[in-house]
Amino acid sequence: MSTSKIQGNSNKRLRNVTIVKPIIYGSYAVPLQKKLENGHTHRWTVFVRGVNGEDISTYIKKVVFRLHESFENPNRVVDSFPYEVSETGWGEFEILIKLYFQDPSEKHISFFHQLQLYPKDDTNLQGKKPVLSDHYDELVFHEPVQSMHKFLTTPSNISDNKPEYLINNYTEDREKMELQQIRKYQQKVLQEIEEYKRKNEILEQKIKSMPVTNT
Ligand code: SLL
Repeated sequence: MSTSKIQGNSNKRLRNVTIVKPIIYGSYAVPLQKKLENGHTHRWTVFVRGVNGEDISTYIKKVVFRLHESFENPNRVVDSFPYEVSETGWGEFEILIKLYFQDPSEKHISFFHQLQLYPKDDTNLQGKKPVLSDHYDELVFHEPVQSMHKFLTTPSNISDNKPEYLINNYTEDREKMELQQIRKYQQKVLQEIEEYKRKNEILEQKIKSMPVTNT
């Protein structure tokens, strides 16, 4: 698709240029020591950040987090770094996240994040451990206009204020869990390979025992 008819330098699309911006979005939740009078049981934060905690406001203008309607002003607009909202609450729900870019010609994008307050494996349910649920994703800007390209290539500062979930030392647990998961899948794949080998052998036997016919 050509947009070369568009006049003016800053609106010109840069042919054959693709810029990828890795981001992490998600939430972390900490159980409160004591249930609040309003029934709230957790303190949580939903966030969008760069992979290294860098200031992504070089190309992101604002982030809108749409919370459950039981919250006051459920549409939370965050127009400066860090892009996050902290609240207390009692329940899990889907949060709609909308990213707006510095260049107005770049359409905003929307996606959902499921707020997680409780660990997935029940054994931890009584524990006071924070629950992190985050996702890696990549924003792909294909042939961006010149002005957006400038925003995308502006060097960003790495923030000194590390978010709480990066300071808390529970990444080790997480790594262990991920490793377990990988081993489980490896096991499954090996089992499937064995199963196919077995089926293959049976088929080969059948073929061998078939009468040979001359055509
Ligand atoms: C559930 N479908 O039933 C979900 C809804 C709503 C959570 C969860 C705080 C509200 C307030 C809150 O945690 N809402 O401000 O009191 O689990």
